[in-house]
Formats: sequence, structure tokens, C-alpha cells
Amino acid sequence: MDRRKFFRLIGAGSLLGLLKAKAQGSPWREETFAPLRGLGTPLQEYGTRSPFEEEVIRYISPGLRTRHSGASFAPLEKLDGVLTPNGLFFERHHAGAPQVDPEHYRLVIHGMVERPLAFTLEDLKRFPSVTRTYFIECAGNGQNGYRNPPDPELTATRSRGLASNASWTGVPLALLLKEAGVKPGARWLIPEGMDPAAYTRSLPLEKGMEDVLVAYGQNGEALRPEQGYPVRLVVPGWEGSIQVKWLRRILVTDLPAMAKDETSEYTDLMADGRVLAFTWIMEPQSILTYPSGLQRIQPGFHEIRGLAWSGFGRVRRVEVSFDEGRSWRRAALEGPVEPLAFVRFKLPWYWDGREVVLWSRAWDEKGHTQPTREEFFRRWGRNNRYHYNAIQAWRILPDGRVVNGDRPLEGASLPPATAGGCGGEVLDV
Ligand SMILES: Nc1nc2c(c(=O)[nH]1)N[C@H]1C(S)=C(S)[C@@H](COP(=O)(O)O)O[C@H]1N2
Ligand SMILES: [Mo]
Repeated sequence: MDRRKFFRLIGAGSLLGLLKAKAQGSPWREETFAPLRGLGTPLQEYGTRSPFEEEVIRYISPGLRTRHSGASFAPLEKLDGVLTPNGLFFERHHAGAPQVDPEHYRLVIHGMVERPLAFTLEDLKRFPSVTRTYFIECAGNGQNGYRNPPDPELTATRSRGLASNASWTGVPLALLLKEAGVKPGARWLIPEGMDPAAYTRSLPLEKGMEDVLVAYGQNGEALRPEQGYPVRLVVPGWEGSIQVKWLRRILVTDLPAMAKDETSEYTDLMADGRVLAFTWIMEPQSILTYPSGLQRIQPGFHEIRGLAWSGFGRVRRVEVSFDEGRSWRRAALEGPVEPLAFVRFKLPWYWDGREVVLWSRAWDEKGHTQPTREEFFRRWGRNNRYHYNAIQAWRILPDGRVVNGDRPLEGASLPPATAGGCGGEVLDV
């Protein structure tokens, strides 16, 4: 839409608003200007949000049946900006979030090093610190897209809410490794968590030396227990499952651990039955948050809004289609566009009240984009449950209701239920 047309639309909209206000009587209502009675809330040592906002909550997946090994989704369509508030950051744990006393906390680095070391939390905070914004996304994000026929009740939360974005503060892992002195021949790091799951992964030393953070801060305060208090790994752009929380040790070694957490889970079953392991990088992703599933809109002007990100680097552009991919319009990205972090995109739009399907797709600086649902399933068969980044479609019905616009896949039933998974609700295991 060109600029002039856009402002004409806005102008028409505000004129309409004025006429409406007139029809309903004066907009200067007494309640608006009467002084509030009594005193307000006294000073608080730790603030709480307005009670009127209390329905903005994480969505806890019933799919894994327990609140200790499951996932809760961030309510993406109810948030503004790009930072996910700490109380709404998605969660995924395998055995609940332990409460760790920072007094007794130690991070041990051992194995193929000159000097095995144990750091207290205070030690870690004495190192030069770095604060960077990065997304974390569970490899199981998007899993609800596997459902066939598609779930009519899908929301943006349940479609892509196993991802969140925060400003992380910590020490570059490279500094700690230098302090310990990595021996020649070492190639792998085996980080381990202190939760009852003894959660363990294998991380290439090269990535560990590049940009991994040993993080203790999240959006300006200490990590939340759910995010790994007091210390977690932040592994920029890579799947959430490798970002070990409640980090207690890192073994430096020459071989990967092939731990349960990277063999029984977080491997990708391909169409031909073979399995890909160690698929760490998160492909480009985008989700329209407005309009999105279960919202209701009126004909007239709307700012289409959404979030995009990619594990390959910066998001270069986001496009929106109103005709299921035949043509695309470029959305504006709200800067600064940081690499490996959420980006907000926006597009002015006038809805004429006719049924329409909206798509969005992100392109990153390496030229990757998102497949359609059909393309995704052609590539993977219906076996894989991870790294689903197919375009999410939203259908606007003539009455303004927004529903899942994904089309049923021909001749397909529900994918077979297998053990594992990451909070997807398709799973019934
Ligand atoms: N120690 C430990 N670390 C863990 C996990 C866990 O269960 N235990 N879950 C992993 C998975 S699968 C994901 S997606 C991310 C989720 O991070 P979040 O809960 O902070 O969103 O943590 C990862 N780190
Ligand atoms: Mo995950």
C-alpha cells in the first residue's frame, strides 16, 4: 500500500471514531475524570503487575501429562516488543525446576584441561560480563502443526510459543575455558545440569569458544528458577535443548557423550527412516500474532503484527501473503534488528470483511526461509517432531473470527505416537 493511501485509511478510521463518540454522547465522561477515592497501593519491595492483566499467562501443555516433565508456552500474541517478560518465558523441563541455593553453587570444568576448576557464583560474576539479547526456542516448537486435520483451536501461543527472547548477562564460556586451559585434542564439551534428570548434552568445543554464555542474568535480574537459576548455558541460535540449565559441570573431552537427552530425544527421524542427530541450528521462523488464532477482528484498518527469528543470524525480511503464497508483501522490521534474537514485524492492512488467509515467512541473512506445510512434510515425511518451521496460516472468517488456516494433508492421519518429544500436544506418551 502506498503512503498516501495508508494515511487516507487512517484518516477515515479516526473520523469514524469521532462520529461514533458523538453518536454515543459526549466522550468526556464523569468517571474518567473523577478523582480516585482513598490512597493507592503503598510502596512495594518487589512489584506486581495490574490484577487486570492476570489472564496473561503461560499455557501449560496437557500433552505430557505431568507438570514436572513438560512444557509451558509463552503467550506470544499477548506481548508487545521483543523481550519476553521473565514470568512468561516459556519453560521446558525434564524433571521439574530445582531450587538451588547460590551459596552452595559450584560450576566445575574438568576433563581435558590443564587446571580443573570449580567456580562459585561470585567467582563467575567477577569475570568480565557480557549482556546480549538472544532467543531460545525448543526444538519441539511448532509440533502442533503435525496434527492432521489441523487443530481448529490453534492459537499463536500453541503454534510457536515454545520460544522466547531475553537479554542475557553472563561470562563468555571461552573465558572460563581459557582459565582452565583446554588441552590439545579436546573437541567436545559435555555440560550437565543438577536437576534430577541429570540433563546432559554434547556441545562442540568450537561453538563453546565462539559465542556461548554462562548466564546468570535474565532481562536485568537473576535468572528465574525455571530458566536455570543460578546459572545456565545460553547457546545463541541453537536448539533450546542444548542450553543446559542449573549448570553444574562441563566435561572437556574428545568425543560426544551420546547422552539420553540427545539420542532418545532431539534427533530427527527422516522420511526414509534414517535419523539425523546433532541438528542444532534453529531454522528461520515467523508467527503472525495479530491477527491470530481465536482472536476476532472488525472490518477496517489493522496493523498486522508478528515475531520472526533465525538461528543462522539476522532476519533480513519478513513477507506476508494474502493469497496463500501467490504474491507477497514486505513487512517493516522494527529495529534495531539484532542477530539470533526476536524481531518484530508490522504491516498496515485494511480488512474489507471478506474471508482471507494470512501467511508470513521470514528470510534470514544466509538466504534461508520457511517452507510451506506441504513442502515441510514432503521433506520429512510425517515422522519428525522437531524443527517444525512451516508457514502458519490464519484464516479470517467473514464474521471476523480468526482460525487456523492450515489445510489438511491429503490421506494423512495423526503421526504415530513415539516416546520423547518436547511439550508438543500431539504426543500422547
Ligand atoms: N538441566 C536441564 N537443562 C535443560 C532442560 C532440562 O530439562 N534440564 N531442558 C532443555 C530444553 S529441552 C529446553 S527447550 C530449554 C528450555 O529453556 P527454558 O525452560 O528456560 O525456556 O532448556 C533446556 N535445558
Ligand atoms: Mo526443548
